[in-house]
Amino acid sequence: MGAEMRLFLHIDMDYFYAACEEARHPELKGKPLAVGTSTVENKLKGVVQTCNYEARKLGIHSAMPTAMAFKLCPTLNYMPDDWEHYLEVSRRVMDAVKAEGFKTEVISVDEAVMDLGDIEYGKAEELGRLLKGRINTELKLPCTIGISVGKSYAKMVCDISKPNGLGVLKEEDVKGFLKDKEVTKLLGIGEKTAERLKEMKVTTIGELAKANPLSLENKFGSFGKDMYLLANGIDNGKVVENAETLSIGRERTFDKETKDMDEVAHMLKALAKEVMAEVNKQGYWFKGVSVKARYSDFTEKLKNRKFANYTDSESIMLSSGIEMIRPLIGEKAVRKVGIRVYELNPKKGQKSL
Ligand code: DCP
Ligand code: MG
Ligand code: MG
Repeated sequence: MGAEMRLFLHIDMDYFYAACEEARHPELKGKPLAVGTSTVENKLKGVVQTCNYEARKLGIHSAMPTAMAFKLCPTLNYMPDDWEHYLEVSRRVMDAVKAEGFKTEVISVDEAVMDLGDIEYGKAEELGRLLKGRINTELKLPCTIGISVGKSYAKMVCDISKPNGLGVLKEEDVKGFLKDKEVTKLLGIGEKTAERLKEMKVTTIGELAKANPLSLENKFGSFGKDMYLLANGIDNGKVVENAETLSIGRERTFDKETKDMDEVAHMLKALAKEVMAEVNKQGYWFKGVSVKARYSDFTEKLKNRKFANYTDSESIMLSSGIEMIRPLIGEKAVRKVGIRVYELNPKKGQKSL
């Protein structure tokens, strides 16, 4: 591996929304399942957001009208979209990814990439296997990981390793891997660009790699140069940490389950202090606070609130946390509570807000 070579690890959750449903309704596993935009009563009205691989075998896919999906599989299990839950699961996935301690960019609700630096292939693969295992045991979710010498190659190898896979694409294999693929498989090249490349008799990435770089630059500007380099195995994409999708939270299990609000408030106070210490250490303002209660039957309730302005006040965090959690306490015994701030904004380099 060259001196300046870095490895990137891309992770994408498998059939994410539907996998979140399988995780909390294990009885749905192994049977075709779709998550869609409409209620159960109106399930023929909306579209499929995603479906598990049992349903995909029958031809069902994201963005397909639900009515069509039921035509393909009359016994299809259907769950309505519960994005608040998926967002919370997503946060836990991203926390697990970030806990590895590398620079991480969250790309979407179920996707992230991290910059592993000049680590060896074997080490990177081991890290991928451990992360996969942890997400699988702790969150009951399958995922796929791709590792390669560039940000977009890592994503591409992740895509072809689905589902439940771990793919490594080494530097010496990148060009061969890219060669016969259509240009649209390259990050950033959509149908329109593909049409314009066709005018230059370029349809595969291999052909793009051999095209004249100057003509590409004339036609597409600096993007022309980037795509030429990408096609030639040079990926200069950087991992950009995104503060706004970051969140900082702490949660803790009680020694003994409780229905007592005073005890909960006491715990929340300690957790808020820890969260604030971390927020200060990292130097953020925050705009949102969320709380969570997990009950003895392992169900959970969440509440969140967004303020009009950024703040760095521990007492605001705590008072809104207590206010939000109060109605969640009393009926069922609570095992665990948590508090989290989100919509973070770095203080560094900012004078006022
Ligand atoms: N999603 C959606 N509508 C779409 C596509 C996706 O609502 N047209 C949502 C549901 C998906 C989630 O985004 O679960 C993540 O999208 P992915 O493209 O990563 O697809 P999946 O995770 O569902 O499946 P895969 O295993 O192919 O990654
Ligand atoms: Mg996915
Ligand atoms: Mg995705």
